Amino acid sequence: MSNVVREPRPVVKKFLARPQHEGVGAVVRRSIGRFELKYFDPFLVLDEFSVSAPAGFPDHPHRGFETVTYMLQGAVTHEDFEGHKGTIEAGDLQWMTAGKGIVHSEMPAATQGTQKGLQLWINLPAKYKMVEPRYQEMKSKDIAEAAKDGVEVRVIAGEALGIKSQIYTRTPTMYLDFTLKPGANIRQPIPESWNAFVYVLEGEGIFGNSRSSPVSAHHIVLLGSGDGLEAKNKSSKLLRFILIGGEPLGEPVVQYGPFVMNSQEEIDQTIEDYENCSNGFEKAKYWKS
Ligand code: FJE
Ligand code: FE
Repeated sequence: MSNVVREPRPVVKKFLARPQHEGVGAVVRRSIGRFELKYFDPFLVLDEFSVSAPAGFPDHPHRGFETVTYMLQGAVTHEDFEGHKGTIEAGDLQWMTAGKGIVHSEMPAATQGTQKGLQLWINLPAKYKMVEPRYQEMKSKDIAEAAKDGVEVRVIAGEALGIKSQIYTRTPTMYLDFTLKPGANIRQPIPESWNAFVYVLEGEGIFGNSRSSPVSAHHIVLLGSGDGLEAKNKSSKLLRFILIGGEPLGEPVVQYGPFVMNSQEEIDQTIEDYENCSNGFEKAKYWKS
């Protein structure tokens, strides 16, 4: 990938992710996956979640995609039907390929305080929807970071400022966490054929050309065609945002809640598999978190 951006991508759509209820007593700001933006190929859902015990996301299944959980504050404990268990703390990453089937719970690790993070659902291409489930987990200290000219980046997936992530993405994806000091700016290359967006976590940023209006926290910005992102912090406070891009699959999507397949027949089959505890859901039979 070339290191220069010749044609910055413009902002083609921008909106605020308002809070809504999900799971059991949890609140999410959903930007992708809401009715204004059902699917941004290959991305199915982006939730900025906020949970306090006893709220959470108790036992539920997934099939046909990946969930990427990146904690911002506090911690979440996950546990699945194979006995895989762990705690995702602030700055940690869990990249879960649900593939043919996972049943798990995602609950606050602490009895007090608010746990916050981002959860992204990435669709899998038809040929990988039924792969064996897999986890890639990274503690905060192991996430590659780079800093230059008032810009800090944590490389969750892909490459930035010459630093590469070790995360394997079945659907080619980049996931970068940028913090820009006042006055700082960046140009980040993005493959031309990919869909890409920015989600602002903190502060105010200018994206696309410099005449664009500032974008504040909890807004998603969809980027149009071009070879990269241009971002500036013209404010007096820190700007923190996530840049996510991925290669579109261009395949039919049929979704039924936590099951994402290519046809209605495959969804019907999935519901049957889940009800019968078969074809990837065998261990759901006697399991409870
Ligand atoms: C789910 C409703 C849900 N966003 N962000 C329906 F809430 C969920 C679900 C989550 C979720 C979990 C975490 Cl830790 C963070 C989330 C939705 O678990 F899977 C379905 N089907
Ligand atoms: Fe889940």
